[in-house]
Amino acid sequence: MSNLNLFVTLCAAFPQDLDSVAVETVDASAPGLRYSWRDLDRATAMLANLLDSLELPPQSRIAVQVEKSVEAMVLYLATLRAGHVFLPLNTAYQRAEIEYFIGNAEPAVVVCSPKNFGWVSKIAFTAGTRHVFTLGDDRTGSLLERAVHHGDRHTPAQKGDDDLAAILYTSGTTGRSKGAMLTHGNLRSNALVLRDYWCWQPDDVLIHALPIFHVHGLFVAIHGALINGSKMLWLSSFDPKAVLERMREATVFMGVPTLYVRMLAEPGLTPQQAAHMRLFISGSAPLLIETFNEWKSRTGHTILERYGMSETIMLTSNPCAADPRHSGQTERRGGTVGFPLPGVDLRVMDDAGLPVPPGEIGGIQVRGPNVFSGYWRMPEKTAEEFTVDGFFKTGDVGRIDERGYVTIVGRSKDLIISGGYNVYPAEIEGFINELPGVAESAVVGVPHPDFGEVGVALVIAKPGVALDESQIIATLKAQLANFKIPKRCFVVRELPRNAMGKVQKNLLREQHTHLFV
Ligand code: MCA
Ligand code: AMP
Repeated sequence: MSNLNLFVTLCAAFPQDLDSVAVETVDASAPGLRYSWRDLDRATAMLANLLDSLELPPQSRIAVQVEKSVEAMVLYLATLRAGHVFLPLNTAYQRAEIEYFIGNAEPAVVVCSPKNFGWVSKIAFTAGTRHVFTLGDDRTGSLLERAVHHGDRHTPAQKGDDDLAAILYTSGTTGRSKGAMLTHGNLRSNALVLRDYWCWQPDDVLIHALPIFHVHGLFVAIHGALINGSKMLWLSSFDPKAVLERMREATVFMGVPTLYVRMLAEPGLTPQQAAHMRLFISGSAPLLIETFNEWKSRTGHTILERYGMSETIMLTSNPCAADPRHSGQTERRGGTVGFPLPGVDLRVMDDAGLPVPPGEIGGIQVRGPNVFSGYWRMPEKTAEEFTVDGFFKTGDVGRIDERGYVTIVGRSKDLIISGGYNVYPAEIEGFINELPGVAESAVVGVPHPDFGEVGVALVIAKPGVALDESQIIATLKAQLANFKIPKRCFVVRELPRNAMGKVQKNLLREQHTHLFV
């Protein structure tokens, strides 16, 4: 029986010369470190052997909240290799958020930054986790100290397509976050499709500047490079100047729109600087047509915009080359997210569950080998999000034009996308409503020049209470990831409501639409 472990597929794509460079770090304050393909193989083997030695139950969750580093990527690959389930957590998450994720996922192993060991280990041990390791972004911590005592050869765990590989938590429009369960088959099929659709070349070099705790940086970028045996230039955090400098030796860049906006602010962005590049890819949030056009005129390159979700990985993409399924069209159309990827069934439906005519707007539903197997321990929620014929309801609203291009025009889910991160107003409102003196609140997204969209909170005080904006923000900062904090908070006497008494968020958005732009 062939082994369908994703690690095996990735490993099979390593180049013949295992001593060539697989990853080179780009750090303004230190000389770059180089990791060969052999290093990746040996380091993942040592970590996988360490995980094996813990004699964990099959499909154990390995929850990881650490700063971005090559070793953190190696830990992800080692988790696949050992056959466990990777659970990445945004480093911005605070105590209450981590407590929920660990309580819900019941990981067998938790890996955290050395500086957070005190509070994270307390949460983990209380939740029944037996093993807590640390991993710093400078190759320090107990994880690597333990791993060096293990052998550097390891036979990858036998896996099938339906076996779980990762759980990604996505916030919910109501209630708490849901863990999207992705299988080896989901991840492999999507990586293979993207390798072909984005025309990866033998000599491609990827600039990796995204965080590695979400789909974009962890799966799309890392799998993309590894499954093509391509070198990565690895930035621990996004730095527009460093990206520009390295464009002369790279060919592919992936970013959320905020990264493109920030690079456009650099005078050094010129056609000459970008001449060596082959492909600029954008996603995770809508790319403004102004950004798309300005990038073209400043660099000569047309950004390729694509669309995806944690539950589905990538769904659609503008073409990289002629797409034979769409009369050989090659145009990357600004404002659209392109065509459904090969293997992805995508349809646009009305509220009654019927397909809308071409060009008309409706809810986007998808089906395919990339679509997740459900929400962790939430069978009812999972059932609600799928149609009887097996399509996943994305919550995005869009249309397909006569040429086959998909455009996202909005969302039926109450969601703010800020700098590529998702913020669910219901979650923030829940926290604000718990604050002393607060009667009610509403959080809405408004346009922002840097982050695309940011949250603004409108808060009603209980009778006789004087609330203070800065105090509310400061209290939230101690409880929630920083990107979720509303950028402004207004104390108001009332909120606009419709006849049913529901808060009219569209009116609030209109009222505050020019707060930042
Ligand atoms: C940082 N801040 C933010 C955000 N990031 N505020 C709103 N939205 C954000 N995204 C705030 C912090 O709270 C802080 O505020 C101040 O900015 C500085 O924080 P810092 O961490 O230094 O910011 P930064 O380093 O400049 O980060 C901005 C960033 C980052 C580089 C744009 O947010 C980022 O890497 N975004 C990419 C997200 C991503 O990878 N998304 C993919 C999801 P204060 O000073 O007040 O505390 S995957 C996905 O969506 C799907 C599947 C898909 O299709 O890909
Ligand atoms: P996440 O929950 O982090 O997986 O975010 C998924 C959501 O990001 C999707 O449902 C879309 O609303 C949004 N998204 C991703 N890519 C794009 C894009 N290119 N344009 C508009 N929205 C996008």
